Amino acid sequence: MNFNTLCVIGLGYIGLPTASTFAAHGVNVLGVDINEAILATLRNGDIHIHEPGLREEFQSALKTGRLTFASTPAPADAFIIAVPTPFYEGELGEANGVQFKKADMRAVTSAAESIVPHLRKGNLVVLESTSPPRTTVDLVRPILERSGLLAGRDFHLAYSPERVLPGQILRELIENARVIGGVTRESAQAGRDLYATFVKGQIIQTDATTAEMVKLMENTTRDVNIALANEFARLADKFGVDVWEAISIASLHPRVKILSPGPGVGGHCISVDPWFFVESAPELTPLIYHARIVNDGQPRQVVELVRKAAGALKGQRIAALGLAYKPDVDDLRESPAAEVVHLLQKEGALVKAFEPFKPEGLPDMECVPTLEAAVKDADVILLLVNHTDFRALTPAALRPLTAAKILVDTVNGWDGRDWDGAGFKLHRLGVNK
Ligand code: SAJ
Repeated sequence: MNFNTLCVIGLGYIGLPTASTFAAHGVNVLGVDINEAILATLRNGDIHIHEPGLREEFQSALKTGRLTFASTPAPADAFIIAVPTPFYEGELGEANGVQFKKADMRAVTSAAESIVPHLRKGNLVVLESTSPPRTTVDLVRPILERSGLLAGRDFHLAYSPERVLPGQILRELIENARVIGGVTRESAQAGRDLYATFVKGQIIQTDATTAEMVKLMENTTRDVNIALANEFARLADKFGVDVWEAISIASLHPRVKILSPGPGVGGHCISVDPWFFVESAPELTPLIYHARIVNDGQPRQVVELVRKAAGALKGQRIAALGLAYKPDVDDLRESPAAEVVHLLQKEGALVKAFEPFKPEGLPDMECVPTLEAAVKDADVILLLVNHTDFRALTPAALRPLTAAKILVDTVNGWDGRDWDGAGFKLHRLGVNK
Protein backbone atom coordinates (compact mmCIF):
# COMPACT_ATOMS: atom_id res chain seq x y z
CA MET A 1 0.00 0.00 0.00
CA ASN A 2 1.02 3.57 -0.53
CA PHE A 3 0.58 6.19 2.13
CA ASN A 4 0.75 9.80 1.03
CA THR A 5 -1.00 11.40 3.97
CA LEU A 6 -0.70 10.59 7.65
CA CYS A 7 -2.24 11.94 10.84
CA VAL A 8 -0.13 11.52 13.98
CA ILE A 9 -2.23 12.05 17.09
CA GLY A 10 -0.18 13.02 20.15
CA LEU A 11 2.99 15.07 19.66
CA GLY A 12 5.03 14.01 22.67
CA TYR A 13 8.27 12.09 23.08
CA ILE A 14 7.21 9.52 20.50
CA GLY A 15 4.63 11.29 18.31
CA LEU A 16 6.81 14.27 17.45
CA PRO A 17 9.91 12.32 16.38
CA THR A 18 7.66 9.90 14.46
CA ALA A 19 5.78 12.70 12.67
CA SER A 20 9.05 14.49 11.83
CA THR A 21 10.68 11.32 10.53
CA PHE A 22 7.73 10.45 8.28
CA ALA A 23 7.65 14.00 6.89
CA ALA A 24 11.40 13.90 6.30
CA HIS A 25 10.81 10.72 4.28
CA GLY A 26 8.25 12.24 1.93
CA VAL A 27 4.90 11.67 3.68
CA ASN A 28 2.49 14.58 4.18
CA VAL A 29 1.95 14.60 7.93
CA LEU A 30 -0.67 16.37 10.00
CA GLY A 31 0.51 16.46 13.62
CA VAL A 32 -2.41 16.60 16.03
CA ASP A 33 -2.36 17.57 19.69
CA ILE A 34 -5.01 18.85 22.08
CA ASN A 35 -2.50 21.16 23.76
CA GLU A 36 -2.62 24.55 22.01
CA ALA A 37 0.59 25.73 23.68
CA ILE A 38 2.48 22.81 22.13
CA LEU A 39 0.95 23.55 18.72
CA ALA A 40 1.98 27.22 19.00
CA THR A 41 5.55 26.24 19.89
CA LEU A 42 5.77 23.84 16.96
CA ARG A 43 4.26 26.30 14.50
CA ASN A 44 6.96 28.72 15.60
CA GLY A 45 9.57 26.21 14.52
CA ASP A 46 10.51 25.32 18.09
CA ILE A 47 10.12 22.07 20.04
CA HIS A 48 8.91 21.45 23.58
CA ILE A 49 11.02 18.42 24.48
CA HIS A 50 14.71 17.72 24.77
CA GLU A 51 15.89 14.87 22.58
CA PRO A 52 19.28 14.87 20.85
CA GLY A 53 18.94 15.63 17.13
CA LEU A 54 15.18 16.18 17.25
CA ARG A 55 15.29 19.94 16.74
CA GLU A 56 17.28 19.55 13.51
CA GLU A 57 15.10 16.70 12.22
CA PHE A 58 11.94 18.63 13.09
CA GLN A 59 13.10 21.87 11.47
CA SER A 60 14.20 20.21 8.27
CA ALA A 61 10.84 18.40 8.10
CA LEU A 62 9.08 21.75 8.58
CA LYS A 63 11.06 23.29 5.74
CA THR A 64 9.77 20.66 3.30
CA GLY A 65 6.24 21.97 3.99
CA ARG A 66 5.07 18.40 4.58
CA LEU A 67 4.59 18.80 8.33
CA THR A 68 1.61 20.82 9.56
CA PHE A 69 -0.37 20.95 12.79
CA ALA A 70 -3.94 21.00 14.01
CA SER A 71 -5.91 20.33 17.17
CA THR A 72 -8.17 17.74 15.53
CA PRO A 73 -7.52 15.06 12.88
CA ALA A 74 -8.42 15.38 9.21
CA PRO A 75 -8.96 12.72 6.54
CA ALA A 76 -5.73 10.85 5.74
CA ASP A 77 -4.51 7.52 4.37
CA ALA A 78 -3.25 6.46 7.79
CA PHE A 79 -3.59 7.46 11.44
CA ILE A 80 -1.12 6.83 14.22
CA ILE A 81 -2.18 7.15 17.87
CA ALA A 82 0.79 8.05 20.09
CA VAL A 83 -0.81 9.46 23.22
CA PRO A 84 0.15 8.78 26.84
CA THR A 85 -1.21 5.86 28.85
CA PRO A 86 -0.34 6.82 32.42
CA PHE A 87 -2.01 5.30 35.44
CA TYR A 88 -4.67 6.92 37.55
CA GLU A 89 -3.02 9.03 40.25
CA GLY A 90 -4.02 8.10 43.75
CA GLU A 91 -6.56 5.48 42.70
CA LEU A 92 -5.68 1.83 43.12
CA GLY A 93 -7.45 -1.26 41.92
CA GLU A 94 -7.67 -4.36 44.08
CA ALA A 95 -8.12 -8.06 43.30
CA ASN A 96 -6.86 -11.25 44.91
CA GLY A 97 -5.50 -9.27 47.84
CA VAL A 98 -3.20 -7.32 45.54
CA GLN A 99 -3.43 -3.57 45.10
CA PHE A 100 -2.36 -2.32 41.71
CA LYS A 101 -2.14 0.87 39.70
CA LYS A 102 -4.74 1.15 36.95
CA ALA A 103 -4.05 2.28 33.40
CA ASP A 104 -5.71 5.53 32.41
CA MET A 105 -6.87 4.87 28.86
CA ARG A 106 -8.82 8.10 28.44
CA ALA A 107 -6.31 9.64 26.01
CA VAL A 108 -6.35 6.54 23.78
CA THR A 109 -10.14 6.49 23.91
CA SER A 110 -10.53 10.11 22.89
CA ALA A 111 -7.83 9.85 20.21
CA ALA A 112 -9.70 6.89 18.68
CA GLU A 113 -12.98 8.79 18.93
CA SER A 114 -11.43 11.78 17.17
CA ILE A 115 -10.56 9.58 14.18
CA VAL A 116 -14.09 8.18 13.71
CA PRO A 117 -15.56 11.09 11.66
CA HIS A 118 -12.57 10.99 9.30
CA LEU A 119 -12.20 7.25 8.82
CA ARG A 120 -12.55 6.06 5.20
CA LYS A 121 -12.48 2.68 3.46
CA GLY A 122 -8.92 1.47 2.94
CA ASN A 123 -7.45 3.56 5.79
CA LEU A 124 -4.93 2.21 8.27
CA VAL A 125 -5.07 3.01 11.99
CA VAL A 126 -2.08 2.14 14.18
CA LEU A 127 -2.01 2.32 17.96
CA GLU A 128 1.51 2.94 19.29
CA SER A 129 0.72 3.82 22.90
CA THR A 130 1.81 1.19 25.39
CA SER A 131 -1.39 -0.48 26.52
CA PRO A 132 -2.76 -3.42 28.50
CA PRO A 133 -3.13 -6.64 26.49
CA ARG A 134 -6.18 -6.68 24.17
CA THR A 135 -6.58 -2.87 24.05
CA THR A 136 -6.47 -2.81 20.24
CA VAL A 137 -9.21 -5.40 19.80
CA ASP A 138 -11.32 -4.72 22.88
CA LEU A 139 -11.11 -0.92 23.24
CA VAL A 140 -9.92 0.73 20.01
CA ARG A 141 -11.67 -1.52 17.51
CA PRO A 142 -15.23 -1.01 18.80
CA ILE A 143 -14.72 2.77 18.93
CA LEU A 144 -13.47 2.93 15.33
CA GLU A 145 -16.29 0.66 14.16
CA ARG A 146 -18.78 3.32 15.28
CA SER A 147 -17.93 4.78 11.87
CA GLY A 148 -19.97 1.96 10.35
CA LEU A 149 -16.79 0.47 8.86
CA LEU A 150 -15.44 -2.90 10.00
CA ALA A 151 -11.84 -3.36 11.13
CA GLY A 152 -10.00 -5.89 9.00
CA ARG A 153 -12.61 -5.65 6.25
CA ASP A 154 -13.10 -1.96 5.46
CA PHE A 155 -10.05 -0.50 7.17
CA HIS A 156 -6.82 -1.85 8.60
CA LEU A 157 -6.07 -1.78 12.29
CA ALA A 158 -2.73 -2.60 13.91
CA TYR A 159 -0.72 -2.23 17.08
CA SER A 160 2.91 -1.24 16.75
CA PRO A 161 4.74 -0.37 19.94
CA GLU A 162 7.47 2.21 19.95
CA ARG A 163 10.58 0.65 21.47
CA VAL A 164 13.03 3.51 21.30
CA LEU A 165 15.32 4.60 24.09
CA PRO A 166 14.91 8.21 25.21
CA GLY A 167 18.17 9.95 24.35
CA GLN A 168 18.56 7.89 21.17
CA ILE A 169 15.07 8.10 19.74
CA LEU A 170 15.88 9.30 16.23
CA ARG A 171 18.46 6.63 15.55
CA GLU A 172 16.48 3.83 17.18
CA LEU A 173 13.25 4.77 15.36
CA ILE A 174 15.00 3.93 12.12
CA GLU A 175 17.35 1.13 13.15
CA ASN A 176 15.40 -0.91 15.73
CA ALA A 177 13.40 -3.96 14.80
CA ARG A 178 9.74 -3.00 14.59
CA VAL A 179 6.87 -5.28 15.48
CA ILE A 180 3.50 -4.77 13.78
CA GLY A 181 0.51 -6.66 15.07
CA GLY A 182 -2.55 -6.56 12.84
CA VAL A 183 -6.15 -7.51 13.60
CA THR A 184 -5.77 -9.41 10.31
CA ARG A 185 -2.74 -10.40 8.23
CA GLU A 186 -3.62 -7.69 5.75
CA SER A 187 -3.67 -5.10 8.54
CA ALA A 188 -0.19 -6.19 9.64
CA GLN A 189 0.96 -6.00 6.04
CA ALA A 190 -0.48 -2.48 5.68
CA GLY A 191 1.35 -1.47 8.87
CA ARG A 192 4.52 -2.90 7.45
CA ASP A 193 4.09 -0.86 4.26
CA LEU A 194 3.68 2.30 6.32
CA TYR A 195 6.71 1.88 8.60
CA ALA A 196 8.90 0.60 5.75
CA THR A 197 8.92 4.27 4.71
CA PHE A 198 11.85 4.75 7.09
CA VAL A 199 12.47 1.66 9.25
CA LYS A 200 15.73 -0.04 8.35
CA GLY A 201 15.55 -2.68 11.09
CA GLN A 202 13.65 -5.92 10.71
CA ILE A 203 9.86 -5.52 10.57
CA ILE A 204 8.06 -8.43 12.20
CA GLN A 205 4.38 -9.07 11.51
CA THR A 206 2.15 -10.73 14.06
CA ASP A 207 -1.29 -10.25 15.63
CA ALA A 208 -2.22 -7.17 17.64
CA THR A 209 -2.40 -8.78 21.09
CA THR A 210 0.96 -10.50 20.66
CA ALA A 211 2.51 -7.16 19.74
CA GLU A 212 0.98 -5.58 22.85
CA MET A 213 2.34 -8.37 25.01
CA VAL A 214 5.80 -8.18 23.43
CA LYS A 215 6.09 -4.54 24.43
CA LEU A 216 5.03 -5.18 28.01
CA MET A 217 7.30 -8.23 28.27
CA GLU A 218 10.33 -6.20 27.22
CA ASN A 219 9.90 -3.54 29.87
CA THR A 220 8.79 -6.01 32.53
CA THR A 221 11.93 -8.07 31.95
CA ARG A 222 14.01 -4.97 32.55
CA ASP A 223 12.05 -3.98 35.64
CA VAL A 224 12.33 -7.42 37.23
CA ASN A 225 16.05 -7.55 36.51
CA ILE A 226 16.63 -4.10 38.00
CA ALA A 227 14.64 -5.21 41.07
CA LEU A 228 16.98 -8.15 41.39
CA ALA A 229 20.01 -5.84 41.26
CA ASN A 230 18.39 -3.62 43.91
CA GLU A 231 17.77 -6.62 46.13
CA PHE A 232 21.40 -7.67 45.67
CA ALA A 233 22.42 -4.17 46.82
CA ARG A 234 20.40 -4.61 50.00
CA LEU A 235 22.00 -8.02 50.60
CA ALA A 236 25.51 -6.67 49.95
CA ASP A 237 24.88 -3.95 52.49
CA LYS A 238 23.88 -6.55 55.06
CA PHE A 239 26.86 -8.82 54.40
CA GLY A 240 29.62 -6.21 54.19
CA VAL A 241 30.13 -6.50 50.44
CA ASP A 242 30.56 -4.00 47.58
CA VAL A 243 27.63 -4.88 45.31
CA TRP A 244 29.19 -3.15 42.29
CA GLU A 245 32.31 -5.28 42.57
CA ALA A 246 30.21 -8.42 43.08
CA ILE A 247 28.02 -7.58 40.06
CA SER A 248 30.97 -6.97 37.80
CA ILE A 249 32.51 -10.31 38.79
CA ALA A 250 29.24 -12.27 38.52
CA SER A 251 28.62 -10.72 35.11
CA LEU A 252 31.81 -12.32 33.81
CA HIS A 253 29.84 -15.56 33.70
CA PRO A 254 28.95 -16.06 30.05
CA ARG A 255 25.23 -16.40 30.76
CA VAL A 256 24.84 -13.82 33.52
CA LYS A 257 24.37 -10.09 33.02
CA ILE A 258 23.22 -8.24 36.10
CA LEU A 259 21.78 -4.74 35.76
CA SER A 260 22.60 -1.83 38.04
CA PRO A 261 21.08 -0.99 41.39
CA GLY A 262 20.17 2.65 42.00
CA PRO A 263 17.65 5.01 43.54
CA GLY A 264 14.78 3.26 41.75
CA VAL A 265 13.14 2.93 38.37
CA GLY A 266 11.64 5.97 36.73
CA GLY A 267 10.46 7.22 33.40
CA HIS A 268 7.20 6.74 31.69
CA CYS A 269 7.75 3.15 30.60
CA ILE A 270 9.47 0.67 32.85
CA SER A 271 7.92 1.88 36.08
CA VAL A 272 4.47 1.88 34.48
CA ASP A 273 4.19 -0.98 31.99
CA PRO A 274 4.48 -3.94 34.39
CA TRP A 275 1.36 -2.67 36.14
CA PHE A 276 -0.58 -3.27 32.92
CA PHE A 277 0.10 -6.99 33.37
CA VAL A 278 -0.68 -6.92 37.09
CA GLU A 279 -3.92 -5.05 36.48
CA SER A 280 -4.95 -7.45 33.73
CA ALA A 281 -4.15 -10.61 35.70
CA PRO A 282 -3.26 -10.03 39.38
CA GLU A 283 -3.62 -13.73 40.15
CA LEU A 284 -0.86 -14.59 37.63
CA THR A 285 1.73 -11.94 38.39
CA PRO A 286 3.28 -12.23 41.90
CA LEU A 287 6.84 -11.88 40.59
CA ILE A 288 6.09 -8.86 38.42
CA TYR A 289 4.16 -7.27 41.28
CA HIS A 290 6.92 -7.73 43.84
CA ALA A 291 9.58 -6.41 41.46
CA ARG A 292 7.55 -3.20 41.25
CA ILE A 293 7.35 -3.02 45.03
CA VAL A 294 11.13 -3.53 45.37
CA ASN A 295 11.94 -0.83 42.82
CA ASP A 296 9.41 1.61 44.25
CA GLY A 297 11.04 1.05 47.65
CA GLN A 298 14.50 2.20 46.48
CA PRO A 299 14.02 5.93 47.20
CA ARG A 300 13.35 5.01 50.83
CA GLN A 301 16.58 2.92 50.85
CA VAL A 302 18.47 5.99 49.64
CA VAL A 303 16.96 8.14 52.40
CA GLU A 304 18.11 5.61 55.00
CA LEU A 305 21.58 5.57 53.43
CA VAL A 306 21.78 9.36 53.74
CA ARG A 307 20.55 9.17 57.32
CA LYS A 308 23.27 6.65 58.15
CA ALA A 309 25.96 8.70 56.40
CA ALA A 310 24.95 12.03 57.95
CA GLY A 311 23.82 10.80 61.37
CA ALA A 312 20.49 12.64 61.11
CA LEU A 313 18.30 14.21 58.47
CA LYS A 314 16.49 17.04 60.24
CA GLY A 315 18.09 20.37 59.40
CA GLN A 316 20.74 18.66 57.26
CA ARG A 317 21.69 20.75 54.22
CA ILE A 318 21.73 18.41 51.26
CA ALA A 319 22.78 19.13 47.66
CA ALA A 320 20.85 16.73 45.44
CA LEU A 321 22.61 16.27 42.12
CA GLY A 322 20.18 15.25 39.38
CA LEU A 323 16.40 15.05 39.18
CA ALA A 324 15.99 13.33 35.81
CA TYR A 325 14.80 9.74 35.75
CA LYS A 326 18.07 8.58 34.19
CA PRO A 327 21.42 9.94 32.93
CA ASP A 328 21.66 12.62 30.25
CA VAL A 329 17.95 13.21 29.66
CA ASP A 330 15.72 16.10 30.79
CA ASP A 331 12.73 13.92 31.60
CA LEU A 332 11.60 14.13 35.23
CA ARG A 333 8.55 11.87 34.89
CA GLU A 334 8.21 9.22 37.59
CA SER A 335 11.75 10.12 38.61
CA PRO A 336 13.06 8.27 41.66
CA ALA A 337 15.53 11.13 42.21
CA ALA A 338 12.65 13.56 42.69
CA GLU A 339 11.00 11.05 45.03
CA VAL A 340 14.18 10.91 47.12
CA VAL A 341 14.16 14.71 47.43
CA HIS A 342 10.51 14.68 48.51
CA LEU A 343 11.18 12.05 51.16
CA LEU A 344 14.22 13.94 52.46
CA GLN A 345 12.15 17.12 52.70
CA LYS A 346 9.52 15.24 54.70
CA GLU A 347 12.28 14.18 57.11
CA GLY A 348 13.14 17.83 57.69
CA ALA A 349 16.26 17.99 55.51
CA LEU A 350 16.99 21.25 53.68
CA VAL A 351 17.51 20.15 50.10
CA LYS A 352 18.85 22.16 47.19
CA ALA A 353 18.44 20.29 43.93
CA PHE A 354 20.39 20.86 40.71
CA GLU A 355 19.26 19.31 37.43
CA PRO A 356 21.49 20.56 34.58
CA PHE A 357 19.06 19.39 31.87
CA LYS A 358 16.11 21.17 33.50
CA PRO A 359 17.44 23.93 35.77
CA GLU A 360 13.95 25.09 36.71
CA GLY A 361 13.46 21.65 38.28
CA LEU A 362 10.18 20.98 40.05
CA PRO A 363 7.89 23.50 41.77
CA ASP A 364 7.71 21.76 45.15
CA MET A 365 11.43 21.88 45.92
CA GLU A 366 14.25 24.41 45.95
CA CYS A 367 16.05 24.11 42.63
CA VAL A 368 19.22 26.02 41.83
CA PRO A 369 20.68 26.73 38.38
CA THR A 370 24.30 25.67 38.99
CA LEU A 371 26.36 23.01 40.68
CA GLU A 372 28.14 25.72 42.66
CA ALA A 373 24.87 27.03 44.10
CA ALA A 374 23.79 23.52 45.09
CA VAL A 375 26.95 22.47 46.92
CA LYS A 376 28.09 25.82 48.34
CA ASP A 377 26.50 25.56 51.80
CA ALA A 378 25.81 21.83 51.79
CA ASP A 379 26.64 19.35 54.55
CA VAL A 380 25.96 16.38 52.27
CA ILE A 381 26.31 16.02 48.51
CA LEU A 382 23.99 13.35 47.15
CA LEU A 383 24.52 11.97 43.64
CA LEU A 384 21.15 10.78 42.32
CA VAL A 385 21.62 10.69 38.55
CA ASN A 386 24.73 9.52 36.72
CA HIS A 387 24.81 12.46 34.27
CA THR A 388 28.09 12.54 32.32
CA ASP A 389 29.08 15.88 33.88
CA PHE A 390 28.46 14.67 37.42
CA ARG A 391 30.35 11.46 36.81
CA ALA A 392 33.31 13.52 35.58
CA LEU A 393 33.57 15.50 38.84
CA THR A 394 36.89 15.07 40.59
CA PRO A 395 37.84 15.69 44.22
CA ALA A 396 40.06 18.57 43.06
CA ALA A 397 37.19 20.21 41.15
CA LEU A 398 34.62 19.78 43.93
CA ARG A 399 36.72 20.74 46.96
CA PRO A 400 36.96 24.48 46.27
CA LEU A 401 33.18 24.71 45.79
CA THR A 402 32.06 23.35 49.15
CA ALA A 403 32.86 22.69 52.78
CA ALA A 404 30.76 19.49 52.73
CA LYS A 405 32.52 16.38 53.98
CA ILE A 406 29.93 13.74 53.19
CA LEU A 407 29.25 12.36 49.72
CA VAL A 408 26.51 9.84 49.03
CA ASP A 409 26.67 8.10 45.66
CA THR A 410 23.57 6.11 44.69
CA VAL A 411 24.63 5.27 41.11
CA ASN A 412 28.30 4.28 41.38
CA GLY A 413 29.43 7.42 39.60
CA TRP A 414 32.29 8.40 41.90
CA ASP A 415 34.14 5.21 42.77
CA GLY A 416 37.91 4.97 42.33
CA ARG A 417 38.88 8.57 43.10
CA ASP A 418 40.81 9.84 46.09
CA TRP A 419 37.91 11.53 47.86
CA ASP A 420 39.51 10.90 51.28
CA GLY A 421 42.57 12.85 50.18
CA ALA A 422 40.38 15.90 49.53
CA GLY A 423 38.63 15.62 52.90
CA PHE A 424 35.47 13.85 51.72
CA LYS A 425 33.95 10.63 53.01
CA LEU A 426 32.25 8.73 50.17
CA HIS A 427 29.26 6.49 50.98
CA ARG A 428 27.93 4.31 48.15
CA LEU A 429 24.61 2.54 47.70
CA GLY A 430 25.07 -1.22 48.07
CA VAL A 431 28.51 -0.93 49.65
CA ASN A 432 29.26 -1.74 53.27
CA LYS A 433 32.99 -2.26 53.61
N1 SAJ B 1 17.76 1.68 35.63
C1 SAJ B 1 18.34 1.11 36.74
N2 SAJ B 1 19.28 0.15 36.57
C2 SAJ B 1 19.66 -0.27 35.32
C3 SAJ B 1 19.05 0.30 34.20
C4 SAJ B 1 18.10 1.29 34.37
O1 SAJ B 1 18.04 1.45 37.90
O2 SAJ B 1 20.53 -1.15 35.26
C5 SAJ B 1 16.73 2.72 35.79
C6 SAJ B 1 17.04 4.03 35.08
O3 SAJ B 1 17.85 4.86 35.85
C7 SAJ B 1 15.66 4.58 34.88
C8 SAJ B 1 14.81 3.33 34.63
O4 SAJ B 1 15.56 2.26 35.14
O5 SAJ B 1 15.18 5.21 36.04
C9 SAJ B 1 14.46 3.07 33.18
O6 SAJ B 1 15.53 3.41 32.31
P1 SAJ B 1 15.92 2.56 31.01
O7 SAJ B 1 17.05 3.22 30.35
O8 SAJ B 1 16.07 1.14 31.36
O9 SAJ B 1 14.61 2.62 30.11
P2 SAJ B 1 13.66 3.78 29.54
O10 SAJ B 1 12.45 3.83 30.41
O11 SAJ B 1 14.38 5.04 29.28
O12 SAJ B 1 13.26 3.14 28.13
C10 SAJ B 1 12.68 1.84 28.11
C11 SAJ B 1 13.40 1.02 27.05
N3 SAJ B 1 13.07 -0.39 27.22
C12 SAJ B 1 14.02 -1.32 27.39
O13 SAJ B 1 15.19 -1.08 27.40
C13 SAJ B 1 13.53 -2.74 27.54
C14 SAJ B 1 13.02 1.52 25.67
O14 SAJ B 1 13.53 0.66 24.67
C15 SAJ B 1 11.49 1.57 25.54
O15 SAJ B 1 11.12 2.11 24.30
C16 SAJ B 1 10.97 2.49 26.61
O16 SAJ B 1 11.31 1.94 27.87
C17 SAJ B 1 9.47 2.60 26.44
O17 SAJ B 1 9.02 3.61 25.88
O18 SAJ B 1 8.76 1.67 26.80
